[in-house]
Amino acid sequence: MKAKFIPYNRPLLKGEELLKESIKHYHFMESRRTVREFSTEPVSVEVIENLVMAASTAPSGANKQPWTFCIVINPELKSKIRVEAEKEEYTNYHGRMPQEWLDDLSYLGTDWHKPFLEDAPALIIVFKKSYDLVNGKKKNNYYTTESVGLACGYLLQAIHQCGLVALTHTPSPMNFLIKVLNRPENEKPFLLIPVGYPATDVMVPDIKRKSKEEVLVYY
Ligand code: IYR
Repeated sequence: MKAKFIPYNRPLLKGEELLKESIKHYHFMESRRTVREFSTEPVSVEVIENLVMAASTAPSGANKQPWTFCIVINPELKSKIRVEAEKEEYTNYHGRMPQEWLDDLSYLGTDWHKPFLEDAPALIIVFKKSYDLVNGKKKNNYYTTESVGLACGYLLQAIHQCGLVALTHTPSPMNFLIKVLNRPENEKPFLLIPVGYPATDVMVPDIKRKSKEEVLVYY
């Protein structure tokens, strides 16, 4: 059945005002950086919930919203996740990742140690639902990877907007998260995003984003 349609009312910007807003937003997004060292300073659960609910406004195939956001603040559970993630990462950095991959990463200085999994006050673990389970029956979802990717993008932007920092972490393989968090069979781990304040005097690698010429093509 067709949905009820309602008016869409948002302020329309024009000319100078529109240009100014687009520049302001670009510069704001340009100031976002992935941070790998977190302060242990807590962030309220209410704030984390608002960040997640902002992420959950992302567009999705047939508006199925095929995601679950697990928020982990319990220190024992964070430690458990760190132990499991470091087991996988140790194997990754000691033979599972091919040399080319290790070479591509070496300038970032990452290794198998993942202290941020305990330091960050909250871990948001995003699960992708390739189908829904409604009264035990499978209901299809669509474009789930695109949808959950968009929701994660929204989450990172919301975190940045609030002056907090995040890391898009992919301990791979991530299947241990299904067990640790006791997720149902229709959910697959997608990204693990620690959120919090940056560690005092945190440093980030001096890397540059691609230029207009490299990423933009006119037709
Ligand atoms: N998952 C590993 C390795 C890693 C892979 C990529 I691609 C990165 O951009 C960064 C790290 C880790 O978290 O260390």
